[in-house]
Amino acid sequence: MLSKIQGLLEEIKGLQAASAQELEELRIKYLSKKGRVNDLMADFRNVPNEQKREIGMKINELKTAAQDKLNALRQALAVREDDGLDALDLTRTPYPAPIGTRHPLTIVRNRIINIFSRMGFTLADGPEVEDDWHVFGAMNFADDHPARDMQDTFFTDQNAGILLRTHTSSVQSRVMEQVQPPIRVICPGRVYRNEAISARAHCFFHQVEGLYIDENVGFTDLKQVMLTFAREMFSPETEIRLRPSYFPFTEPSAEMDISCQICHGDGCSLCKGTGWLEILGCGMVHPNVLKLNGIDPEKYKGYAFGMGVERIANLLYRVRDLRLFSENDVRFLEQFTTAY
Ligand code: 2NL
Repeated sequence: MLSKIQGLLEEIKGLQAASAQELEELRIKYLSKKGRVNDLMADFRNVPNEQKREIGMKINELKTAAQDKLNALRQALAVREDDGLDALDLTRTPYPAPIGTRHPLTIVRNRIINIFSRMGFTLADGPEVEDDWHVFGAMNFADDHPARDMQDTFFTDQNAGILLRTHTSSVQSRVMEQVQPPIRVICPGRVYRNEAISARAHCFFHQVEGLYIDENVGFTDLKQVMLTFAREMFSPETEIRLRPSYFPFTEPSAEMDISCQICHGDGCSLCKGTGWLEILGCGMVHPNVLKLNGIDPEKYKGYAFGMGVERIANLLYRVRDLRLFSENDVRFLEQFTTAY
């Protein structure tokens, strides 16, 4: 009798139920009036009196264990149904798939590259640590130009004239050293200036410069390419305005404005009432620059332009603080989900 009870106890401990129906079948099999536990009561009558106490207690323990086990199985089933775990598909792709986003400066730079490559420009790049010839000398900067000063430029070795480039023109100088016109390149890249960091200034930023050299290149070519760029980058209705300016490497030089994207010229807070927003500098390549880089200024002419990627990103996205571009705060970065 004792071994029969023990065997039944082991059996009950190992029970499993995959559904409410299976659970009910187990209850009937073990705990109903005609179930296995009650069957023991028939045998109990034949147990000698001196063993009745011990065996009676064992039967009660068995009954409690069976009830506990069925309760536990019932609870497990309820949890599974609540969580819908029966329907869990571990092969499904989590949605939305947690992919990263492109950096806003990457988005803007890629759009600039795309626009100019459709107008026949190819890409060039070069070192960020440069020599002063490619950054200043070849760009017609006077020996005493303030940009050559420690105050404005980071030097890694001032005696040897090794510095962090302050514009990407050095790349274009290296292109001119290596190939004769026609030349049509754009040079995107990071540049460095020795400035106190604030919301409006940083010690590094990003530029895209362009250079076009060929026979018979004129200011009208520059103007039309700049207009096309502005309309592709901002909107088809955008107007441009060129204001006379000065750079050592171009003559004549100009600063280019686009019509304000908010008020379309009426005057608002974005354009400070002028109706215009400054976006880039440009001009005809100075004959000295052609000569210094081994190109005959009698035969060839060229235009060039340079723009700050942060400046354009600010106009497109209204970023209030330049530092956001280099802090890599995910709460800022994940707001840019545009293609490119
Ligand atoms: C600006 C102005 C400019 C250039 C960059 C250039 C390059 C060569 C020859 C002549 Cl190789 N010019 N680059 C020309 C005019 C303006 O940048 O404000 N950039 C943010």
